[in-house]
Amino acid sequence: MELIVIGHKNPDTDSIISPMIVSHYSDSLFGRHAVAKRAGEVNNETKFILNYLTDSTIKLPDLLEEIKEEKEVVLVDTTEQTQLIEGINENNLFAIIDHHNLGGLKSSKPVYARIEPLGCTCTILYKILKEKHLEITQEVACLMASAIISDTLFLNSPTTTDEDRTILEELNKIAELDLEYYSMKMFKAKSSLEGIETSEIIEKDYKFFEMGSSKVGIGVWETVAPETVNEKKAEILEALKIKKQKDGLDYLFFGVVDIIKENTYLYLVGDEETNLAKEIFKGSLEDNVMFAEHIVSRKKQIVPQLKEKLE
Ligand SMILES: [Mn+2]
Repeated sequence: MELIVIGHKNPDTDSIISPMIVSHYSDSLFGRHAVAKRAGEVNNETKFILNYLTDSTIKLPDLLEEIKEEKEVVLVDTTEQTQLIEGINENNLFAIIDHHNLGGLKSSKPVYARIEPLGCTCTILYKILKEKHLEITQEVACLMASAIISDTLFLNSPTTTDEDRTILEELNKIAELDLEYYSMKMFKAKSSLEGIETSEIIEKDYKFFEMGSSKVGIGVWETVAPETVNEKKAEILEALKIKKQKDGLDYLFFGVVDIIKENTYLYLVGDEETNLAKEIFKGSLEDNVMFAEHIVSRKKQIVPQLKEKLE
């Protein structure tokens, strides 16, 4: 039976690169071949990375929107049922490698599972490769370093651990990237609005959660130039209103994350969101946008706080 490796929907760099790495080493990891897949379109940051590593032999995975035939699944970078493509279920789960909270997945058979509270799935993958004495090539090192830089906002996100720091350093001994320069190029690419409609800005890095009985959507846009998004404020609020209604959400949040100054502009589309945000983030509010200081991580600074209130 075919074994696939896949991350979450609206994939970020980690959710594209981790499947590439796992599939590259799958013979050594699982004793069988595994094919990398992606659960959505790649963002401009990931495109930049893959273009930058031009002689890359590890290719961008094909899109997979639904599992129709029998397959087994190595799931990376999430265990949240609401973030999986159609067809991943308790019967076809083969392995999990993740660095998020347990999202309530079940399995009918025993699975390989490696979950650690680190900054990036690729940090865990590095540890696994080391434990198995597998060779890390320059290409692999570049890819994994890129994912760590992306997920930890170049070690600045509060999700960053000492292991992420050490492992990025180890990887860069092989990758030999100018990390300051390279990460800035990555973040500029991530910030680019080229070819992106306003409605897409809120969906590019969007995750859906069930918290208690509430349906909650949280989109973020990480950028080095928040003003380029904030100047579309009216359009964005309008797009949020439409999405909230269309998806039947109880709460919809959208944050423009300033990667450089490490703040978030939190867009609050209705009274429900505004009241919750006032209780939790206590930032200054101006025309439906709250300025939340020192908030940059959905995973650590937004999701748990909302869950605590709503569950
Ligand atoms: Mn990740």
